[in-house]
Parts: sequence; structure tokens; C-alpha cells
Amino acid sequence: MTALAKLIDTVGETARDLWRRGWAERNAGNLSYRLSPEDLSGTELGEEPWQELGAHLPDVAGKAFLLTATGSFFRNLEVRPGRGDETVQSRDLGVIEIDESGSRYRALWGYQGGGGPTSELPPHLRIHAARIRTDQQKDRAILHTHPTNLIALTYALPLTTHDLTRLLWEMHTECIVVFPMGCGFLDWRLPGSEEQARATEKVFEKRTLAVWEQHGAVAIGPDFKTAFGLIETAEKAAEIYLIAAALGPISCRLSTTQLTALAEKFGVEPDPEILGQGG
Ligand code: 2HA
Ligand code: ZN
Repeated sequence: MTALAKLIDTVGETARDLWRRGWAERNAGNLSYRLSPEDLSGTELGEEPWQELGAHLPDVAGKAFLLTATGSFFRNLEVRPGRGDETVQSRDLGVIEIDESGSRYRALWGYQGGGGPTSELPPHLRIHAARIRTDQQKDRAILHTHPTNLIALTYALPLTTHDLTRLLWEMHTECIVVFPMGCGFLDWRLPGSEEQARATEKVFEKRTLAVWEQHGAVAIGPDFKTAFGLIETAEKAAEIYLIAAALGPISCRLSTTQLTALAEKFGVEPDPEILGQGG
């Protein structure tokens, strides 16, 4: 079994979890992983023609990525017979490399049947670029999905990064420990646009989790389980908030004192700009 096939197994498990949670309807969501040369050892690679990225991204120049295909269904990426043979999933996934100038890409593997990488290639590459540039290279796995309760919040409430993070931290004890740097909030922008990609890149210089207004969530971690855990925890807090709000006015929330105590006990350093206010 190649290293890539092993990685694809974890993609299958993640896709299954996302689809079963109802966060990946039809072709919703996409994912990417920044590959090391070892991740590609033993896999037969081809070289499709170079294509323009439409942006100049020197931080990811020369790097290779595994990405879902445009239009692919997470449901189809579930682990299924053929496990261990990466050709089974080569229609819904592919590997690209970025050229040395950081302005073009080409497919090296996958995208069988004429597909290409996700239409949200721009935010994926810019999130990877942000983590590399800020010396957080351990983060390789990005997940974008459509978690119902988090999205619902963005329709119901006027939000900012500060307000959304406080809401999530205050409504579930886990949150400040799992995402001490908070959850970025980004106003609605056209998915896959340069504008969406640039705004998202800025958030990920500092944070590992964000919500796109009226659209979904995106997270990065060293592996897909970590990225999934970030979204899962935020989504749980959103669900608790919505259930509590449906029962009547919310009568209590975690206070700044309680949040500070949690951060101290679990050894995390929350964003002071968010922890220092409100509560
Ligand atoms: O790829 O979720 O945001 C489908 C999407 C776009
Ligand atoms: Zn989406």
C-alpha cells in the first residue's frame, strides 16, 4: 500500500463522517492536504499541461497537494471495496503541483474522467500559504464543509469574529480549549473567488477555524481528524445555542472568569482580544 493510498483512506473516513453528519450534501464541501515528497513515493505520477492559477502564490511554489475534484461528492469518497488501491478514488481526488514561480499548477495524478481540482482551489492554496508563511507548517489538512447549525447562526445573527467566537466559547466548555485563537467570521463572498480566498488567507495567518457567512466552515490541522474536530466542536456549540435559544431566553453562559480558568487548566493561550472583552 502506498503512502498516498494510506492518506486516501483517512480522506475516505473523513468524507464518511462528514456525509453522515449531514454536512456534505451532494457536492458540498472540499478538502486538501499539502503533500511531502514521501507521501508520493511509490505512486505513479503523470504530468498534465500547466494551467494558470490566476494568482501569484510564492509561499506554495514547488509544493504538491491532494485535493478533491470539482463536483465530487463526499458520499462517494467513503471507504469502500478497493481500500488500499488509490485508483478507486482517482475520479474524485487528484494531486497537483505548483510551479516554481507560484503562478501555475498541473495535475500529477487522479482527476480521472476529465475533472480538475475543486472550484475552491484559491482559498485552499491561500490558507496553506498563510500557515507556511507564519511558520505553522505542521498544518497540512484543510476541510471545508456545510455544518447546519453554524450556517443557521449566520442567517439569524449579525456576527463578527469577536461575537461568533464569544458565542461559541460561552455556549460549550470544550470550545476555548479546542480553538483558543477563536473562530474567524467572514462576510459572504462568492465561493472560489479571489476575494473570498484573500479574506480567508488573512484569517488563517492567526486562526485555524473560520465560518463563511451563509455558506459553511473551513478548518486546518496537522491531519483531517484535527480539522474535523475543530468544526465538530464549533458546530456542537452552535447546536447547543440554538436549542437553548428555542427554549426561551438564554439564562446563563460561561463567563470570562470561567473561560480564563479553563484556558489556564488546559494550558492554552486564548486570543487576548477576544477573551479580554465581553463576558
Ligand atoms: O465544492 O462546497 O463551497 C462545493 C462547495 C463550494
Ligand atoms: Zn461550500
